Amino acid sequence: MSTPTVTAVRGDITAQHVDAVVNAANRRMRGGGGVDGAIHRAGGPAVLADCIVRFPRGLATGDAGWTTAGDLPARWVIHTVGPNFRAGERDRTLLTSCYRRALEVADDLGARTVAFPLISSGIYGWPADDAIDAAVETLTATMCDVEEARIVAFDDGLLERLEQRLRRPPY
Ligand code: AR6
Repeated sequence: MSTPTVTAVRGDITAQHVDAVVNAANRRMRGGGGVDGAIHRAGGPAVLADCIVRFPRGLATGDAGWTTAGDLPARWVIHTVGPNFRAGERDRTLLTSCYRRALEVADDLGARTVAFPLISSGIYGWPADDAIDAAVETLTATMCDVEEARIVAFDDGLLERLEQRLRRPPY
């Protein structure tokens, strides 16, 4: 066990060739927009079918769980529910918990490479710079068997900010 190497790339989370991709889901766990919509579209109906079986009552904010990745290049989807800043959920420990719990689930699965979106920073409205700090702080400090934690930025501006943050230790 050690801490993962944290990398940043620009791209689409659904195109990552990794053991597991992380979904920025919601508590209902029945799909949605943003990353969630993209994962369900690209993964196909097997992802929703598995969500219904594994999460009959949904998932709590800050928690994580897994399903098949269906037609995605990854083997598993690790779903986590970030806090909805826009709706007043502003407890930062809920956001860091998403990253920590996702790594724990990855360990349970034996996943060594895991791709993360920047959880809560889209539809849920968490300010991007603090969302980057929370991701980098938590991923660089959590002991686990994951070797690479890859943060996937959807646009060049976000990638630039992530790369700057990763060049600025201590994390
Ligand atoms: N690949 C990588 N990053 C992406 C992609 C993609 N395909 N699509 C969006 N992003 P969001 P949240 C970026 O909104 O804020 C859903 O409806 C996006 O630019 O997907 O946690 C769920 O069902 C942003 O930086 O997740 C929930 O209801 C980041 O990924 C709610 O949205 C996260 O944006 C969750 O909102």
